[in-house]
Amino acid sequence: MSDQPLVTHLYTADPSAHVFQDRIYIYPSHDRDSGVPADDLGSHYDMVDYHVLSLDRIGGPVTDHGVALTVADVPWVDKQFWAPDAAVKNGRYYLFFPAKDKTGVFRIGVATSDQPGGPFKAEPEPIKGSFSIDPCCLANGDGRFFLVWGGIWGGQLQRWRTGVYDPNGREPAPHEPALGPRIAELSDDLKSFKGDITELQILDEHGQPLLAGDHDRRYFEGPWMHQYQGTYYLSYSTGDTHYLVYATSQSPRGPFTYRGRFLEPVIGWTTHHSIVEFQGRWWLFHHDASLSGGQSHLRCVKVKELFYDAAGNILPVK
Ligand code: FUB
Repeated sequence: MSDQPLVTHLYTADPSAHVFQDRIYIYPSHDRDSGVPADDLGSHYDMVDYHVLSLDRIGGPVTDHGVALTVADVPWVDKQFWAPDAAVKNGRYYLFFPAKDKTGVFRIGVATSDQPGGPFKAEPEPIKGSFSIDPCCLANGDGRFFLVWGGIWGGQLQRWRTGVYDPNGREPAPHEPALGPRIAELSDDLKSFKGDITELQILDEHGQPLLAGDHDRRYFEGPWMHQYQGTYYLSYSTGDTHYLVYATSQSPRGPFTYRGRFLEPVIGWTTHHSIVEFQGRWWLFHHDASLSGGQSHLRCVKVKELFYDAAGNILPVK
């Protein structure tokens, strides 16, 4: 399989892939160089719009559906359109997207369209009670939809430890349980949370929570949840150690048990992915920064086949 970027006319990242209308639709970030200097909070990831990509077969031509949503279209947004995701319900398409509001706090918004490729129209306010970044929408197959999200450092999850925004909030100490992504069921119109927001626990092989000091395994950002043979898989980036890893559970609300690593560090600082089944085969969509010669904020989306063994372990991707 080729290791080429899916498209080269745009810098793209954070691909969330879904099968809609028998095509693969990819909802990526659209990277650009705005000149904002790099820092540990990711200020240089300064994106202002989204484009949706689609293809009808892996390796086939990729359609760019044009601008799907811009920062200027969304009254509550100040900047930084980060990693989005999408869902379909009753023929309506939903785009979930994180961005900083006018006070510099990351929130998650929702926009809708009657086409999977957009354009999308955003709700005037972010999802009530939302915070942090990297929404992933799980269609549970029983009519329920869940949003999973969160990211530490620039994603601000450490500022929400008490449930209230604290600009000085820090990560737990290395010997304390790591922060986990959050999950909430979505309301029937997919525009608000129904019930409580809970934190997903990720446990080690002894049933103990992964610790904040365990940078090779602890949750950092970029959650993706999918089901395979009746088991829920939560996969994510370990951030500063640059791995893609996964954990499994019998419930979307966890607890999850850490299972292993399936992608080694790629070119560039961030690593982010999605996993989708298409025509009986499984595919990993992810990004690296090879297209820009390694500039971490100018990335490109790629796709690779993903395999499980008989026990449901995800095999390391070459
Ligand atoms: O693209 C901006 C941020 O970089 C995403 O939200 C993170 O997951 C990381 O890929």
